[in-house]
Amino acid sequence: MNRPVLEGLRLNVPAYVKHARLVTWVAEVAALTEAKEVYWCDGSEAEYQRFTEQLVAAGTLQKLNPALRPDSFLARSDPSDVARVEDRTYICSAQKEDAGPTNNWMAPAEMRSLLQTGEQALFRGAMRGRTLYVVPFSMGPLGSHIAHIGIELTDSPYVAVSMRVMTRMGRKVFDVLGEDGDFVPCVHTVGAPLAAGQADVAWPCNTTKYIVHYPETREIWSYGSGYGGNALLGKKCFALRIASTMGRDQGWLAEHMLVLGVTSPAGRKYHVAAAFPSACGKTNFSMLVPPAGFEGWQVTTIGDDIAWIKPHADGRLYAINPEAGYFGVAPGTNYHTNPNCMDSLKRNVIFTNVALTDDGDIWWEGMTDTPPAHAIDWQGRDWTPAIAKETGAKAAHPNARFTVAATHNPVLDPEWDNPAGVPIDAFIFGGRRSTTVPLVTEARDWVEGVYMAATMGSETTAAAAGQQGVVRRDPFAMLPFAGYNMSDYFQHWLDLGAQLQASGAKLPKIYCVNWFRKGADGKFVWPGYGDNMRVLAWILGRVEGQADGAEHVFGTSPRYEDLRWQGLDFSREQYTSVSSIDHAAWQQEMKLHDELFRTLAYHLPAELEQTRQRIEATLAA
Ligand code: SAT
Ligand code: MN
Repeated sequence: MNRPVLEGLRLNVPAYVKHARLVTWVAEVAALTEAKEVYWCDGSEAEYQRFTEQLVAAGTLQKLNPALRPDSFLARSDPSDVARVEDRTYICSAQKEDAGPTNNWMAPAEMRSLLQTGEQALFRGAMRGRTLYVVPFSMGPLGSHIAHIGIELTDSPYVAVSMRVMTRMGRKVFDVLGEDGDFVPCVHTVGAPLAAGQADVAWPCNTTKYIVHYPETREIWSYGSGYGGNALLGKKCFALRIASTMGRDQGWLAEHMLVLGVTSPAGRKYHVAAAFPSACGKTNFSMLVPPAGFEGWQVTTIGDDIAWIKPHADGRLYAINPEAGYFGVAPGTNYHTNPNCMDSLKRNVIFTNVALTDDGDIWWEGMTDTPPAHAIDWQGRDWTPAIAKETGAKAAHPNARFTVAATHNPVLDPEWDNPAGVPIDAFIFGGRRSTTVPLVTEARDWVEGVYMAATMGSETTAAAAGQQGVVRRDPFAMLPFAGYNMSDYFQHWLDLGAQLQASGAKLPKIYCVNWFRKGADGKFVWPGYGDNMRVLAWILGRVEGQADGAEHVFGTSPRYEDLRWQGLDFSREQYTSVSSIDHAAWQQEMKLHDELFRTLAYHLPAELEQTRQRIEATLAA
């Protein structure tokens, strides 16, 4: 194979890389970005050690006290680079209608000119003075028929080490790729070229940011951010935005869902996939510890954020977790809310934007009842409870994260790495709503379930830059992640359901939940966390045809006596306040559904508008 040498830059292609098209692409990107050198990641432990040492020397990572938090690091990002930037995220499909009204769009040629081909193109010279890391990764078990391969070219070693935790990363990927295998090309730069002799900063990034997807050519180009979903391109960019378009074309689903296993005391195993917006407790739910009264039940984790779901020859839907690690929200995580997560974080973790304690460990709001007397906050400043009280300063950023391998999870499902996936028994959709939406509702059929998911609303969180706590419609928890027109995406769900039903398959039941209703005192009424098992048990009872409920205007919900209350003191009145359906509030809610459907009118499936009209008529009656 021809091994190109650019002027003064050797590509250093390892002998085991046999893929000419890939090598040519690396050469092109190296030339465009004027990277100082090219390094091909092999994914080995030794390489990880080298990278983390290098990141410590550069000041990007700080090693935590090995006696308290072995093999773990703290990163502090630039204060301007702390979350996904939805307003800088683009779907550059050939036709604007294919991106739809919920995505930012720019014509591909125009975007390419801005990023790659124009005289002032942002990627030109963007990696000057930096190493270009070639990061080969598989989303899903290597070689699984459900898995897909990506190659990320990045000038951030923090991204390279994070990708090793979050994906199956390393040279084995090239064996799967062979000489001509398909891969999704992902190009990432922090957008901070270094002039000769210029000193680097701990967290290089750029105030200009572009997170760009070309669905037709299945490419990702990300500029200016080093953080999370903006930079770890296997996650939201590939596994959701690009994969959702692949799924539309190939008849499968890429969803913003955790996947969990539940084993009953009788030994029957179920699998549930659940969609919630970012920072609404997906990781907690996926690692749930059954409460008192549920002895003999066990919950195990297949995935905590993303599911790829494909129809199987037996007519059922099978899910895999395309990821291999968790990039979870730290604040609020503790031994009450998620003990299994806390146990996952004992060693070998990269923490980003949490606080540093005086003994070299980490802390975040809600981690312990008593805060440390002193800490260094996520911006490197002194922090004390008194300062917090006076100024409201947070020790950890509200979107502070941990990055840890799935294999650290004590309740990891034995099937989590099964290339065939696990069969799904039920889908759950949940938003964060302090009012209106009841604790749990079962859809009467697939169409009604798709309607529920499509009209979901949620109060916004710190996972995305921008205002927090305002209700926005977040269909399927995919608003920032659907890589194509949202109405076409609804249609794809309807089509898949119809196709499975026509083949005689029993479709998974669909549920809508809300753990977040608040009382008059402004506090959450439902205890949540482990007690969500009570809802999960009712759902599985329904799947078995054994649990009762009462039908209402938009589905079936349990009455007080239909849930199991052993081990929890929760009154009928409290239950009413999390499950009541206020007709006036619902009439308001339906107006918002109507507004959403007007926005999505192009290609909106007729069944959904019919469902809306039916519910509205019932409410008015
Ligand atoms: O930064 S991420 O997009 O990976 C986290 C999230 O929003 O869920
Ligand atoms: Mn997520």
